[in-house]
Amino acid sequence: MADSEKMVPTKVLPTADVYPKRIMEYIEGFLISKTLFTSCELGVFDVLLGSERSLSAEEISQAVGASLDGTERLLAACTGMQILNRHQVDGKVSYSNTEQARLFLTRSSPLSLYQSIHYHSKTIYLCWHYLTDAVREGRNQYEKAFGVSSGDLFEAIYRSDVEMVKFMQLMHSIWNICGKDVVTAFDLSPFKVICDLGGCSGALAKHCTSAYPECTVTIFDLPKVVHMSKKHFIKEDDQRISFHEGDFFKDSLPEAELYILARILHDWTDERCVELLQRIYKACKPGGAVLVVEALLNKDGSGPLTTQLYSLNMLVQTEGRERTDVQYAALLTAAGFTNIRHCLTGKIYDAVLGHKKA
Ligand code: SAM
Ligand code: ASE
Repeated sequence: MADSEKMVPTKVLPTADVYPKRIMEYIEGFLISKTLFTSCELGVFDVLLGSERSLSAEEISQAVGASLDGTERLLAACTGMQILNRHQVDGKVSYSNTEQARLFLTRSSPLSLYQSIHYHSKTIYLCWHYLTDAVREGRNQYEKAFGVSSGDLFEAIYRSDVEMVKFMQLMHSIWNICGKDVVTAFDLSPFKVICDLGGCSGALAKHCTSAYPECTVTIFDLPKVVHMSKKHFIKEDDQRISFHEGDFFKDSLPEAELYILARILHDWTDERCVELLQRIYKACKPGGAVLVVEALLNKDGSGPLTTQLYSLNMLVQTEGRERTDVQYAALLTAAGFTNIRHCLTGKIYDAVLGHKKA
């Protein structure tokens, strides 16, 4: 009998009904996240992208500067997770990127989620260490996780220049995969003068100018963020995009026909949201509108799971929460907006549009 035949199991146990498959998956969920984070951080997918052929574990371990044994186990797990392909020719094993890995996990891809993965690994994962405290206390955990005061939310998030750029890269990267969907969820072509409040890196501003050839967009954000955006994200050559430095809770807002609030309201309490929306209503041209871009919870809060988890993340990281379309409509109504509609995009972020009477 050949050796390989001896290894064939003679008896396969039927899966017992009592095996708690889902709970086992949940217990181990973070092992999957960490395997992905580490593979990205070591540059496994970038090394494979740079090679014309599939590579052995030894070649990959040398290229990323890691132990052979550790790399072999990491690559095996990546094949189990179906983000790497495993090839075997004449007993020699090699690995290559799957299409998904090439598109989303390599640093240089236009659809890269590398920066999002990096922030999840280096910041969100550490904050979530204190999830139990966050739930008990009902507040964010910057003091415990990073030793910074959480008195001013964005001073905590932007606790150093490096952290500011990392947060901006996180914000930027998701719009690679769903920016177009949120700016085209409604026909925004009637609005020529657009102001993106808390516009950050300018990723959504770019999607607006691409989708609507007649509009101009002002990116409104804190002075330091505007500085970083000019330095790292927006090249000066775009005639239709401009910047405005300010504090949207304190300073006067530029007049516009449409205000975009993407992932702003979920950072703040209902009271602060209404305060901000009232300021927008006052500055808005009659006949203008506000576009709220957020991940919407189902009306009864029953899902989607990702949004429910994001709401926990807002507890750990901000002063806000994720909300339902009805809850956003209530905030918009309290500030004076009417004719409020929402659109689910089928991806993570959705859109809510409210109008100011002409
Ligand atoms: N809209 C962007 C997006 O969806 O990718 C960024 C969302 S980020 C969660 C919140 C943004 O609001 C950051 O760019 C932050 O700098 C900005 N921001 C926070 N407080 C602000 C304030 N008081 N005035 C102006 N911008 C503020
Ligand atoms: C914020 C958005 C995010 C503030 C902090 C944040 C995100 C992560 N940290 O406005 C993006 C959404 N992702 C999650 C996991 O919530």
